[in-house]
Amino acid sequence: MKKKLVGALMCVAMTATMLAGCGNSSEPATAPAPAEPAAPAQTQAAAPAETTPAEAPAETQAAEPAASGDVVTVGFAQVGHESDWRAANTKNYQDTFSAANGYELSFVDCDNDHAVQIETVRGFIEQELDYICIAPIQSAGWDTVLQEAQDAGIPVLIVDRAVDADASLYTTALGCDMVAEGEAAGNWLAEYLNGEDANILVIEGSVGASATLGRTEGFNNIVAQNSNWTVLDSQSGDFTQAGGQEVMESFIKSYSDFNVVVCQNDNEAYGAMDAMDAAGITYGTDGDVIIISFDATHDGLQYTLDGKITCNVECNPLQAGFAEGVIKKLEAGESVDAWTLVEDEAFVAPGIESAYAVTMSQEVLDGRAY
Ligand code: GZL
Ligand code: ZN
Repeated sequence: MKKKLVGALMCVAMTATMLAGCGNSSEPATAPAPAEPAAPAQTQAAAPAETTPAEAPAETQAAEPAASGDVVTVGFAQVGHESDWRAANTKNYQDTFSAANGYELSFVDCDNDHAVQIETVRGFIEQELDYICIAPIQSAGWDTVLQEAQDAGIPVLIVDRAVDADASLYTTALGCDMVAEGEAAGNWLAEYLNGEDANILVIEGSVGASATLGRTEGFNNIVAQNSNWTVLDSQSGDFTQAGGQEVMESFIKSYSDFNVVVCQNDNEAYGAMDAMDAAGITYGTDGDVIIISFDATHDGLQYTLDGKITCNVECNPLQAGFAEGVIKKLEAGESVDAWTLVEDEAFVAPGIESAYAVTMSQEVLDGRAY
């Protein structure tokens, strides 16, 4: 495989931050993105899905082969296949880094196993691929192999989730602001409860994943602002439907006075709903329990439109266009941003007006790109 000169030419604008929001292409925004959590929906111009980032980069950047005209080899060490979100993310990478677009994609589903993911990246290094994309299963344990990739002169893109490693060890990172997502959920809940008490159960995502750590941190930031809120328990459902059901069943055995269940992704919410159905516990806008979910996948938003999930915080899985934008710049010897924020928004059930979320309608659902 031709070694990339770009490794040596690689210069990263370490300071700039690019806000790649709905509808933006992968070109850097003019102003650095705000570091603070996402502002309420009004200023995020919560437009219908046709402005979601996915369509812009993939379609507008599809046809041209890489600058050099050669096939660009890209390794992608993917988390696994634990959720609908992940399936949409995987398909987006496979559609974007296609042979027709001038790429040879080495895709590996690491099945939620950190050790497998580390060895997968080592394999990409041995194959001397041109670029390596990693969606890290967990944040910890990346320094050594990232150093190996850097020593081999292979640019690494950390995508979707974050690593707990010095930013000098990889070329760029892109994804969502998980802390902001957690805070968006909390801010909406405070607005919706309007001073009422909350006894909260949390079904967390996979242990050690930045999505889990960020959403938990962000939500707890808002819990801390509400003295009449209590988090009764918080356990990992591993971002799967089975995990969500299992944890909810155990919660139901232990707690009877909860009125809020936070599920850190839609698949866990489906499992939690199954468990509450079996126990005769009602939820949603006509029920006793408020369900907050994350991901805003198509099925998750259908449940939100149906009033079963009351609030659903988006995490846009269609991010491959931003990864491709970075690779095209590196191919052209241009500098790239150290971080690209993929913007999110939140959605709430019909009949709810909110400063922090878009009210669901059939039109919003029909306009979604995933
Ligand atoms: C979030 C992503 C999370 C999703 C889950 O960016 O890493 O992983 O929220 C998925 O559905 O398992
Ligand atoms: Zn997100």
